[in-house]
Amino acid sequence: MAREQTLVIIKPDGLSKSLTGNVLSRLSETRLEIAAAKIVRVTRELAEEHYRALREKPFFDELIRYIMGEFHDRKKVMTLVYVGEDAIRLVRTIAGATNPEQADPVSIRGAYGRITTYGVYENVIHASESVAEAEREIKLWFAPDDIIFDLYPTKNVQAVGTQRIWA
Ligand code: DAT
Ligand code: MG
Repeated sequence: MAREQTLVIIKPDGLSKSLTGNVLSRLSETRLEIAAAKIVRVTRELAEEHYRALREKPFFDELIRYIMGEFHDRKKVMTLVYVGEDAIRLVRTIAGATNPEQADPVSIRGAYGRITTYGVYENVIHASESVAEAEREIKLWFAPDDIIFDLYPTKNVQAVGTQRIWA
């Protein structure tokens, strides 16, 4: 077993149903360490990049609208990086199967997910599937300085243009 990192997203249905605490409690059973966390308003660009492997699927457009929060009153997600031995498998196991109706009822998706009448699996959380996908996703959602460990190589670039700071 190797030390790994994995990306978790608590999706808009999870936030809308006030499940954040429950989900984090379930994930703490893994004994993995949280290395980064933030609340994000998801743009279409970010959503489409995150799910780019699924762009040919018939449910792609609904999936993008779902992760952007267009079906919920909470147009945001919570994104976290978990680090530790066997992190990818441990989180996927507690998350449960993709289809919430087929997921173990004790898993997060089995307990809290649903299939909506518009056909999307509202399955509460995202969890990276592989080491390569975890790297791609963590780099997409987080900047190096958002994460307490140096998970991947970095480089320094000279900042250009203007930057917004506290007034
Ligand atoms: P997972 O999230 O378990 O890695 P995935 O990567 O195949 O599953 O799909 C990403 C998301 O897309 C999934 O969490 C819910 C949605 N989805 C997948 N298959 C679907 C289907 N057949 N119908 C509706 N939504 C689906
Ligand atoms: Mg996936």
